[in-house]
Amino acid sequence: MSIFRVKTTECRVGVVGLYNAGKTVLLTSLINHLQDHDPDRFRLGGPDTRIRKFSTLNPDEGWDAFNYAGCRDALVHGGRWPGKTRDRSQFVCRFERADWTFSDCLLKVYDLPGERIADAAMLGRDFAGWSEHILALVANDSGYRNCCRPFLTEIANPAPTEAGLLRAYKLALANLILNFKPLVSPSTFLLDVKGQPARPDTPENLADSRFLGLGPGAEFCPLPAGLRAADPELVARFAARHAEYVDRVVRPAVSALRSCTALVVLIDVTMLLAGGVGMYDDNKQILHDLLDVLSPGEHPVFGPLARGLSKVFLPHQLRPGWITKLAFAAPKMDLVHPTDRDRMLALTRRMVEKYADNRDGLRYEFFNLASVVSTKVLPAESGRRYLVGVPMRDAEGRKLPPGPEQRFEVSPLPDDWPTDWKSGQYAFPEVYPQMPMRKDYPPEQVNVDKLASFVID
Ligand SMILES: Nc1nc2c(ncn2[C@@H]2O[C@H](COP(=O)(O)OP(=O)(O)OP(=O)(O)O)[C@@H](O)[C@H]2O)c(=O)[nH]1
Ligand SMILES: [Mg+2]
Repeated sequence: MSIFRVKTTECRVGVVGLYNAGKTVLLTSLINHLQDHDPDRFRLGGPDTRIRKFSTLNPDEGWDAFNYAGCRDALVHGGRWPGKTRDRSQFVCRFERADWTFSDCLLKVYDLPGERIADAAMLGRDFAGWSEHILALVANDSGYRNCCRPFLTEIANPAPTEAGLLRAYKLALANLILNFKPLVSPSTFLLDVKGQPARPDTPENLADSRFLGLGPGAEFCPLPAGLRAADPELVARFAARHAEYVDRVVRPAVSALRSCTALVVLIDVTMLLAGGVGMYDDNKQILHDLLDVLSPGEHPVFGPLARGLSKVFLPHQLRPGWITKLAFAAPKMDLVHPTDRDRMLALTRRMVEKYADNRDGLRYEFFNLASVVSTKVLPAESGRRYLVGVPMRDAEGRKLPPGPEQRFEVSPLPDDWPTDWKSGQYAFPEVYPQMPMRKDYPPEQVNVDKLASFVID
């Protein structure tokens, strides 16, 4: 640190969003741009801001290091996107910004598997509270009721067994997965504690091969009030397993996010349009539950004054942290035709603005971004939108090896979310990444720098 930089500003940034939303790719692009900073290609704050003395530090105790080198290497040498995230991880770095005279920056970013945020509603609720929450969601939504029919039948049974209940709830969760409904909790049914994801299969096979909770002998499912009153022993077993699950799986991730100074919420508009109205509704519910638990906004007791004072007087390890900035970002903008990119932003805003607006002491902004631009644009032809890229799948959805660039069509974006739409009605085909081979040459990005300028300040 230079002698003038008498303090350290610590920025803790959590990135959340459904599975496959683009969190890991965003972090990889962001780290690459900070480490090999070129102000002409990545504008952090003002146009002349340079980053100096970038160094990577060890993650905090209890955290695995975010595998930046592996993710970048997969993009460059493998020509593939990084693999899905199997466990939570943290990346820590320190650098100086030319526009910060007296302070250097300690940046900590957090990456989580998207599946885990479906469990956020467990925190702050005991087993009975969580059961009520899940069962109310099922009761009030016909999409859920249809998927959960095996479970609803089982809980209507006067004397159900533990095995029967667990199996019926597994069938219900399998139906949710197969209907693109991501509110699957306990999320270990979708991504187990060892990081193994569920593979596409029949509901019966998924129910046979997957577990609820920490694993065999530690499974639980929600129970309605009547069954809770009728079988206190079963409740005691499930409540103990639920509590252990919360301690081991849910609390560590959510506590880290809670201590962040800024949260990036990725809303993959392309995936929600392609997935259908059920996926939109679930994403909204999951975000609602998560943001309720994280409770972003100015701290009711300490407030902005204490926060300012703590920045001046306390070493960074002792400063209180809470989320005061929320960035809602629509990723994969390069899969949307430029004609529609403003609509992408407007759809993001319409989905979540009310939530952010209802909270005091919160700064929030909306972004549309591309972390690794992997397409080229062709002019729209009689209302049809074409891009050029290396397609990852054929017309039947089968994976293709990397090949030559091709023209492909993407759906136009609506001005507002439709009131109903089916999965497959919109299509934004996946493409292989376009990543420069040179290690110190970060990928082409759009608005990742604007997002970074907002969350790192
Ligand atoms: N074209 C394009 N595709 C992207 C971009 N970012 C992500 N993707 C696509 O989205 C997929 C998922 O990205 P990830 O970053 O792994 O998603 P994630 O949110 O980390 O997902 P989980 O680890 O499952 O929670 C990638 O495999 C790409 O197909 C982008 O900037 N441009
Ligand atoms: Mg990931």
